Amino acid sequence: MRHRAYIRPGVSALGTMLFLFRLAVFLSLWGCSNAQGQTEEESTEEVKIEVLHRPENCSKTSRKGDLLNAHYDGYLAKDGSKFYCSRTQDEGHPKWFVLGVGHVIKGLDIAMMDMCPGEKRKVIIPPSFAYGKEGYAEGKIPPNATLMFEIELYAVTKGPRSIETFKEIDTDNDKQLSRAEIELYLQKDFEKDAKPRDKAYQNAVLEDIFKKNDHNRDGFISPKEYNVHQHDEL
Ligand SMILES: [Ca+2]
Ligand SMILES: [Ca+2]
Repeated sequence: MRHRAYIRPGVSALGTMLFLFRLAVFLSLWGCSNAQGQTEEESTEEVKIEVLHRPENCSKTSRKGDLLNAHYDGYLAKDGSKFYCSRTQDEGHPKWFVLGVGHVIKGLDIAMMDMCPGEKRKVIIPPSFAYGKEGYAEGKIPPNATLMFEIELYAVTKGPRSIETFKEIDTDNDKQLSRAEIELYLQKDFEKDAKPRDKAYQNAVLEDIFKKNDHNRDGFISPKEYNVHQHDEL
């Protein structure tokens, strides 16, 4: 079984690291399975959210697929010991990740929904939404551990799987993403970075995207296959 870190390694410096991060987000988004492919264990447990501070001006809140920038500290609920602190990693830079797609443990994906920039929360996450029976990191998080996180959210931006991005890729506006459209988008995306990628690499990425996303194998990626927000109108 694949373990998820509290957050996957991300940006620690500009330049190359930023490129690698963007690529990682991009690829993991394209690779992520859609909702129907995930089976969730029944659980009566729930994530408890306490809002510590909510800015008065809170017009834009976080949704699935948004790119978030946040600091958070993790504690074991049973004794309050701290097992993680984003402020002591990567020279203290807040973490970037995409909300609701499994970049972080499920409990954090739930706990950080509808949050606005500047908001602070304290959340309690039961083991079924964290590391479960197995625990994590050689006992650093013991089996069946309930976790507590203190979260401070800095920024909410549209993620790569937003409806806006779908429209941007769909240049002929037929609500289907063709190979040519995605190829063009990839090319533009790679050109933004300092390191150009060769054609073979681009083709490999393209193949991978279709393998993982074109579920009905019709050679196009539909909005549903792209997994855009259900409530967004195309
Ligand atoms: Ca199209
Ligand atoms: Ca398709």
